Amino acid sequence: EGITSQEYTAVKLKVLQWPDRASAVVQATEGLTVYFVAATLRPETMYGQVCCFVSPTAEYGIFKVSEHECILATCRAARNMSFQNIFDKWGVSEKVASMIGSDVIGTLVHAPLSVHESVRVLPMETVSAMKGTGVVTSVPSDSPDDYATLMELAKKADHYGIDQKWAQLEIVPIISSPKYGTLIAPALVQQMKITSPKDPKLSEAKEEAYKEGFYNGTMVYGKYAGQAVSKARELVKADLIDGGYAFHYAE
Ligand code: A2H
Repeated sequence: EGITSQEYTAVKLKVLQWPDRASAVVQATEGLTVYFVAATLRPETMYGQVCCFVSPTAEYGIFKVSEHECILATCRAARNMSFQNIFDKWGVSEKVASMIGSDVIGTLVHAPLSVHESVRVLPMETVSAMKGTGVVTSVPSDSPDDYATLMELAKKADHYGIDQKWAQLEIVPIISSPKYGTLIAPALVQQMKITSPKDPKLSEAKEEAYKEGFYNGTMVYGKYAGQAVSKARELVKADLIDGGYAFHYAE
């Protein structure tokens, strides 16, 4: 890591309905609005969210940000946030509940700006608890990791203990590129014959998708349709922040 820092957009996905298995969380957060907070480097893709990933084995907490609002993230992220004026008191994060990712699989959340207003929280084994917030919002049109994981979840829904429909929301084109057309990530995953979320070729696919999207991509959905991705990124980020749907988070 060295001295470099990563600037994320922390996107708030409001909980609409907890799954039955999260009864302890429901009790601990009675009367409070809870948001899953996903760290992203690609705010311009938020129109294409189809689900929200957590690591099934990582530990998460729910932390108070104000009298009636809480956020769900890893304790590590909450600690970092406490030094970025995200909580009331500097250096302090007030935890109201603890859980592991698998406790909250199936939660229905609101995905800001997405064509799919409400999406499910699903498991992603490759999510690291040591990066971002440990919560990753899923945009399969533009993220090869997200697409590969979603294919796996739909194929083995029973094994993952999820409803197959939760992993089969329509993948809508958000960005177009001369090289890969409107669905950059699915095109790359197919072309590179990636069949598993643990395929080592995913790191190359991820880099290519990122570069192609940023340097050669044009928005084909939303308010900035027709504009370059490199321009739209900051505009969508500002829209999310102005709407109260996101905040800056760095580490
Ligand atoms: B990105 P960096 Cl469309 N573990 O958001 C694994 N991956 C994580 C993570 C974690 N703890 N926290 C964040 N991420 C993902 C959108 C997206 C992203 C698209 C395309 C590429 C892409 C939708 N998912 O990232 O290693 C998040 O997914 C590829 C670089 O911390 C976040 O942005 O620099 C990105 O990885 C952060 O990666």
